[in-house]
Amino acid sequence: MRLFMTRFAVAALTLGTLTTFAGAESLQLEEIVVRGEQEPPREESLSIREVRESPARDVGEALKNVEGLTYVRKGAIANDVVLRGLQRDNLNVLVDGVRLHGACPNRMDPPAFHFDFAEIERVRVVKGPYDLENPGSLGGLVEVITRRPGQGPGADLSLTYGSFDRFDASAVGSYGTDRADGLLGYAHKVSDVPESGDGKLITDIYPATSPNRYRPDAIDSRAYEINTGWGKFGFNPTEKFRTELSYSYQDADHVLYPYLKMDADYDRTHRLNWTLRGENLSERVGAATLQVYWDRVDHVMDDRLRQSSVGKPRDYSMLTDANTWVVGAKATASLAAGPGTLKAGIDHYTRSWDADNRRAMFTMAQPYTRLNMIPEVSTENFGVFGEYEWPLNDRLVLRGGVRGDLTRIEADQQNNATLIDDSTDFTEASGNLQLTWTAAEGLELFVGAGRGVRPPDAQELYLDVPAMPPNVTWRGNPDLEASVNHQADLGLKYSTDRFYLTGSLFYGRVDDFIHFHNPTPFLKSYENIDASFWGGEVGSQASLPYNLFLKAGLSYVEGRNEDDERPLSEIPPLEGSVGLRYDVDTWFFEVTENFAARQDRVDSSLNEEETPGWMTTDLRAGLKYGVVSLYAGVENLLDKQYFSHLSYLRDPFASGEKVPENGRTFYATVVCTF
Ligand SMILES: [Cu+2]
Repeated sequence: MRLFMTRFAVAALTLGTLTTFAGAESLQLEEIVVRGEQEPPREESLSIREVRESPARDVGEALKNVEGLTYVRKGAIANDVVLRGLQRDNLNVLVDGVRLHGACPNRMDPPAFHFDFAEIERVRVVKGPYDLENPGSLGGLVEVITRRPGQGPGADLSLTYGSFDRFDASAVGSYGTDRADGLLGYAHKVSDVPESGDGKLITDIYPATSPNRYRPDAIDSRAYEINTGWGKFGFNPTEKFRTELSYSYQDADHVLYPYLKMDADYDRTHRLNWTLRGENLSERVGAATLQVYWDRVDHVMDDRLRQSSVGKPRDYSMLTDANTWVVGAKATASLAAGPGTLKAGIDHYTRSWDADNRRAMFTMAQPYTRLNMIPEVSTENFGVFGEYEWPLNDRLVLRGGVRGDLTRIEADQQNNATLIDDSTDFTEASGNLQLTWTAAEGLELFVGAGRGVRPPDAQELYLDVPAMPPNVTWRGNPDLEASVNHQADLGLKYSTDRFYLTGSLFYGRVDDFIHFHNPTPFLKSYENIDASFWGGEVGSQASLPYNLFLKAGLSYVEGRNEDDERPLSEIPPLEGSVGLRYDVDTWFFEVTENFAARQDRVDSSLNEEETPGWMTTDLRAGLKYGVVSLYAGVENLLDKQYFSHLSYLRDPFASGEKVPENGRTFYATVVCTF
């Protein structure tokens, strides 16, 4: 298997480096040019075309097509983004610069879960600690950029139907003039529980004696139902200024998480964003922006669909009621300064996070006593940054910047991990230096070094889930330090108008990385360790003769717990894909082979298990006729039973079972764009 994959990778690279000469002028070529010439070497993007064509159910899953990105599989939907082995708060996942956090302490609702595909224009990914505009981009930034209304009337309708009665529908209507514009959208998503390659439901993974198994009447219930509505209004008071107000509401109901011991009753999300942007303001001031936003998520989960709820005084044995909100503001300006451009800004946000837990049996005398699982914690952050871009000559660009952050985290309630009004302060500096050299036409080399930081979150500091031995208590660690990543990156990008190839190598050393551990057999908690990460990615898109296009990618990361000299847990294996596409703009056909190597670098102290390698085949075709586009495809053509390495849950809320990937899955999408 491994040899086969190495050969595959070598073949892909060899093919990729062939200089090409033929092929139709097409959207594919346009994309190659955009990726090759317009994106900085440390950035990647995912276009809406790729999202539309793919059968992905959410952004977390769609992003697996970008090298260096993978996801945590928890069920049919709500996949969490992983970048070069880093996940959770080690990354920033933002929508139009808005910081949106999930409410669930088990990350049932990661940030990428809270918006619909139909809202999106593109997704921008910065790998490594090179984003200084936002606090906490220790491992990188995933920024979703939403659609803005065009000129005149516009409409976009999309319908998808697929295996397991999956149905997605969205409608977006817009109207714009020079002065003002507006957009309204609505999306509905629903699906039954998918089956994996062995023909079993992905909810049917627990042994017949497990208390976490689904009740017989719930095992084949709906996997999720999500409704999202949004609006965006823009006004251009003068030629230089634009102001935008947008609002989005999402209601997710009955979302199943076989990965966890509970399922979500609901998730309700509000997102409000206001921006003012000025361009070419004077000779000195290039652009200036002002932004104010608010968002809120309410989430309730319980075990009423599992065997553990049967025979209890209420219809559940455990329930968590959680909510979080963020209020933020940001101001930036770009100034001409000396030979280069200075971009500077200040930002502030406050996040509140509260989770109450009720369990039938924790206190026998008073079942269902409310416990402050996350004791209404507020996180307040204030930051300042400055970045300077200096073109040394027409081939060399030096870019560097610094950022300072003050963070105060304070608990408004008490539990076994903290007292009321207990607070912790963090003062952190981050920064980077990057040099881009255009060595020859189309050939860019990049070298960068950066420092990224992030403080612990409310859960890591103050979580409390008490239990009586032999059950295990889960408790935060109020003494945690902020994690600091020092990373070096090397990148290369070679592009022509028919081909591009990118390659990158990185090494990062994270001091005080926040990690899980078991201080005693009856206590689980978090600790700071020193960890290191190294790896690299290769990506290529090429136009071949006869209207053929080749796309290939390969990603690798290795993580190491330097304190205990063992592999770091939850690190994806070597992964990649090779796709060949025939595309004449009016129709296309594509075959993609996806693969991952065996992951045997696991942390046995957290009961992490090895995952075998796998290989799957996807077919996809598309047809464009006037305003109508039709896409259809089959994923996992050979109905293989396989697992992503990041599909099992280790502590704190370990259910002990891995969630398999979907078996053979058909889908068809119709899109009408006016
Ligand atoms: Cu939850």
